[in-house]
Amino acid sequence: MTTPRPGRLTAAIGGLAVAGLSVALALPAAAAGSTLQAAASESGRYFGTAIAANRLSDSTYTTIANREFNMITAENEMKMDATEPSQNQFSYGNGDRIVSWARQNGKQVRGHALAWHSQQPGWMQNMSGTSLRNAMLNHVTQVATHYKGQIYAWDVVNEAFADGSSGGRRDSNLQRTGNDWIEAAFRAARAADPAAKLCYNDYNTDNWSHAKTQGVYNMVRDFKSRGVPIDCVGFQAHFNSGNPVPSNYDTTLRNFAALGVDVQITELDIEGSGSSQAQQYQGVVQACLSVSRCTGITVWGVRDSDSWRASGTPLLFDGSGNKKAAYTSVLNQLNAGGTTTPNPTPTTPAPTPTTPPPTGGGSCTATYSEGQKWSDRFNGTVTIRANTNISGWQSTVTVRNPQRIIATWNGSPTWDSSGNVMTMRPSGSGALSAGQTTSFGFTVQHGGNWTWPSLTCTAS
Ligand code: 9MR
Repeated sequence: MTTPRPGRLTAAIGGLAVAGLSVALALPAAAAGSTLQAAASESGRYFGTAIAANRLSDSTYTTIANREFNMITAENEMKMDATEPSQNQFSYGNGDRIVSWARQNGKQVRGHALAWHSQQPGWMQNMSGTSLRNAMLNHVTQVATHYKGQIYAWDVVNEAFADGSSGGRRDSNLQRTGNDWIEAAFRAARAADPAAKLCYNDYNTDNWSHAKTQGVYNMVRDFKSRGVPIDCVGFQAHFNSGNPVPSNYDTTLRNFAALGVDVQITELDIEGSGSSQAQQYQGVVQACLSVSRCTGITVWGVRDSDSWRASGTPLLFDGSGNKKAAYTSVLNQLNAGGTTTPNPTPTTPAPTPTTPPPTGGGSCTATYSEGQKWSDRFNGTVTIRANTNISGWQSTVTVRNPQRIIATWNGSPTWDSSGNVMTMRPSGSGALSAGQTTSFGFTVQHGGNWTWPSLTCTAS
């Protein structure tokens, strides 16, 4: 709570793939986060993981996932084969389990993936032409409608570009329905869930000089120029020795962001071990932090043993759930902060909230103070003051639609069923003597509503 953020960080990361980045910070002093989500939240970003429904009964897994991450992607459970195993018969059991675990624990969800050439159900693999196009659009509409209002961002289309030097589309049954299949999918997703950000997601698009990266860039530029509804680009970021973190990663992210889309690192894993793996992870985090529209990072699993390529030990926790060197380097880099580029300026200046600072009653008082503001979200801090000696406290924070609390730090939150009322309790002992204070913080995605949250404080 008291560790000041360094006023200036000069990248001294010799041998790092993203060497040469010099990051000058102009951020206010803030607490160092002790978890990935808390550290990422300090700059308004999220830190996520892929979750597999069949591991939700493993308490080592859920304990780490709940503590460290605040954005959840279903690793396989929302894919086309999982959600529509027979045509027009939808199956949401495992996807719903992941969403409800995420929401119970105050986390947001990335939806993955609505349309993809791979992991299609058998019935779809055999289709072509107009019937396939219509079946794909129906799938996008049905699944996005089922999860309407619960998804931060959808990977609307996944992996539609070819590897290699062509820079063009990948051949697939969907591509053969016509080059406009991607924009048709985005339009259907927007109609079904207007609140979700809509992303194009792919791999091997990290290196700015690769033809595939350029192909995706040109498509996004074209979509923006023609008003096709696209809000974000996902970079899967599956790295290994044959496909290392490129030295121009920050350039790639910055150039895409300059098209007017958010960028997100969506499936990060880096094969390897020890300090070499740790340095590559640090480089990816640093690249994201250097781009204001890089809104968050998701790793593709919790422990090495949970990974789709477990033998490459590509994640941040070992098979026993211990933090690896890569974890520490990611946490430290998140705490070092970043963002040299200014945050996007809102088209209209952010109005100053007019609601007076609310206070609670009892023998403790909760007071709100404003933190950083961005075009789409703001940070707030609640200071709890003990009016008498107290042995514990809890504080409710109520936000107003369409506001959503998307991250918290320095406390243990629970949520009511509406998602609007968060009850925050101290992570450790809540004992305070008369006159003593403590504080917790959160990020609100405001959706245009800048009203301050209302607060209560109850002492015990
Ligand atoms: O991690 C996923 C693994 O469990 C599945 O067997 C595999 C099937 O295609 O998909 C993996 O996740 C992929 C993701 O959906 C898209 N990008 C590549 C990921 C790794 O293959």
